[in-house]
Amino acid sequence: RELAVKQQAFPLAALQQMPAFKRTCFSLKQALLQPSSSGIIAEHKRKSPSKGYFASTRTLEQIVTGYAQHGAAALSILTDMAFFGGSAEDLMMARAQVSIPLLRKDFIIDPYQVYEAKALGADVILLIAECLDKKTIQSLSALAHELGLEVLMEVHSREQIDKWCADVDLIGINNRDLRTFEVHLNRSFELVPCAPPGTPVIAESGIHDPQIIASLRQSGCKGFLIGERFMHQPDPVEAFRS
Ligand code: IGP
Repeated sequence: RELAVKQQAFPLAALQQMPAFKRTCFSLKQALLQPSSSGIIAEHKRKSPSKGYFASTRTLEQIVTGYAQHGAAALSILTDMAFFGGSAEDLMMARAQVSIPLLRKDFIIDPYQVYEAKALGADVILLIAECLDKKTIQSLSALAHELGLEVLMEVHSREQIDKWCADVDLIGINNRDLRTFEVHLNRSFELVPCAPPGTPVIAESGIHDPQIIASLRQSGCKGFLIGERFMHQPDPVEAFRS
């Protein structure tokens, strides 16, 4: 929390003056419920704690434009600097390029970051159940809705689904254990039946092959969050297309 407060680049009033603060957000939930949706949420990240820097030869602008042109349902933009090399500018640049839902991917723990997400042009915020208690999830989600943002709550266990509240729009099942970085795709298959009805589920992490997407879809997942599979190729857009 202290970290979040220290990182405040602008006073709240300045955030509220930023052009994106007044825009009407795109709905990720609606996008994923379209029968024609690819369901793919393509992620932009510059590095990861387990893999280090990705050696992409493309700029963020080229990557996000390419993903959108080739059918991504939405994009996930890492803004965390310490672990993923992202920044507020990354989200703003992505917003300037595409007209599909954008998820602000970060460790959100403080209301300031929710205001900031809106001001930078996000449509959806990520709340990680492992990092937050139920009351905080409730209050951050309520604030997100007040600002017109949607909420994706990320879980890694059955118990964490109990932190769901009415303002949570989407459930993300992270196949990667944030403590050990181990990936078990089974996590999505196991937990998708436990999601509250009416809350679309997104399978996250370790998705490397189209057949897995087909079986995840069959088991009820509506979205597929994919980062590494594309970002670790020299041309992430080419990787996305194939
Ligand atoms: C993407 P992958 O294995 O395709 O690169 O995973 C995404 O799920 C992952 O980056 C992620 C993440 C997170 C990153 C899932 N939850 C929380 C940071 C914080």
